[in-house]
Amino acid sequence: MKLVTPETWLHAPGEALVVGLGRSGKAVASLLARRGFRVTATDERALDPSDPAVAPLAALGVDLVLGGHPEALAARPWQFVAKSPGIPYHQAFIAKLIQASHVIVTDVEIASWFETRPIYAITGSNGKTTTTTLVGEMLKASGYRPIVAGNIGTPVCDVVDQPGDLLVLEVSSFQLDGTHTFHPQGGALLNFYPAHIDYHGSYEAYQQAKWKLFANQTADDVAILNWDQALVRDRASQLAPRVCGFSLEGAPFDEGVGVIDGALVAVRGRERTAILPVEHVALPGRHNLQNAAAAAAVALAAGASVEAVARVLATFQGVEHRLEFVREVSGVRYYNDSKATNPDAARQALRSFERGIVWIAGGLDRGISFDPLLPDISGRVRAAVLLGETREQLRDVIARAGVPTFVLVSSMEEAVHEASRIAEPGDVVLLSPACASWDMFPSYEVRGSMFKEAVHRL
Ligand code: UMA
Repeated sequence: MKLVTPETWLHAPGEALVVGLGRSGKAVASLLARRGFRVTATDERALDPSDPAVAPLAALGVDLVLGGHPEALAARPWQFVAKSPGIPYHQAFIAKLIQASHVIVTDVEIASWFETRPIYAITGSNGKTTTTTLVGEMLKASGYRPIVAGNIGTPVCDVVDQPGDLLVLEVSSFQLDGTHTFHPQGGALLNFYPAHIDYHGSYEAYQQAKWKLFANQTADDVAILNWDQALVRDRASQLAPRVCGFSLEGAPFDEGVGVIDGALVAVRGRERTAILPVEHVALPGRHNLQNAAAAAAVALAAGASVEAVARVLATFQGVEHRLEFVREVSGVRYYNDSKATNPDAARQALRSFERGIVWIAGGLDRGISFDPLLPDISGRVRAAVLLGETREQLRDVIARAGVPTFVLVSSMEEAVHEASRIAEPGDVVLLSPACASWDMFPSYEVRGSMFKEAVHRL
């Protein structure tokens, strides 16, 4: 359903329903209640209203419906429904709300109703968090006060009242799917790889959700696009905003950041300004060079200086759980890449090292094939330590890739212990699971932290 005039609701706040009280849902309910909406919030968890997780909402006058989503709620005349990004549209209660013709929005849409500051939003299948963090650092180093939020962890509705000059948001396909009037001044699309198909229904629908980033942009705005992926580049001419590119293969665009003669270079018409030599970029791996180019393009478009961009790229060591260097023990370097929750993300990590990888992998079984990783495993991976639901499938792939050594384990402690036993000086122990964490851990963050703790105990 098309949402036309949220302004009228802001002048006459009515009744809103919030579905899901995770991090984003709580922030939405709180913001709406503080802005005068009469909010009902429902979560399937049977929490007590006095539970510290929801008590502050009750104190704001939010009507809490916990332990399920009663069908009768779908029949009430809500002004709009705010759905938590992680709840799919085919979930039974959401399907009922759609049937009842309710307008369904996500937190990014709602925050944008109240925001007057410029918004730079970054999406893509991989690299969102690193790129978003880099953009924030580059703008800070240029003297701005950016607010970094969104899918990265700080709910966007929590920062609406926070002081700052502009918003740098990581946005997911789940969030974008629930946008209607969201209008960022800058939007960056990093790449497409099959992900979240179970949620969106198809790879095409997933891409469609991400393209919504540019839907309300005009010629006064900017779209920053991956020029090395035809799927992204080919659509540039159909977009209303000014287009900037980023590329590791030259700079075949009028504006953007590309790699020319071994250096990252900012391009604007005929003007070319060297940012820094590629080998001075502190983050390891080709995929990180792409993130660096993307971040530089976004930050420069938002007003950062070339000097600040260069300084950040030369010093920024990485984001927690994304190819994060943990420690060197007896000549072996340990890296935590727990955020690699799909095979493509793991591929990026594997490609960051030429050889001598002791690979810790495996996790939740989503029925995805690991065969595409075969060429990246051969020659690079020396041994594998496998855990989780997918460990048998991965053992098969490892054997077919010609890796002679593998061990099946059942805990992270054991995995690190076995990896340290196998690894030789000069090797890299890499946790890059290629799978979500939920078979053994509450989140990829917990999985990564347990890995790091085990490494520190060595
Ligand atoms: N719930 C119901 N009914 C249901 C299903 C769930 O009430 O049928 C409730 C759950 O009990 C829970 C809440 O809904 O209380 C969960 O909501 P959620 O899954 O949307 O999670 P949040 O805690 O709100 O976190 C979300 C993002 N999570 C997802 O999109 C899955 C976080 O991104 C984000 O950091 C946070 O908002 C703040 O903006 C995480 C993520 O995994 C990192 N994102 C995906 C990704 O990066 O691949 C998209």
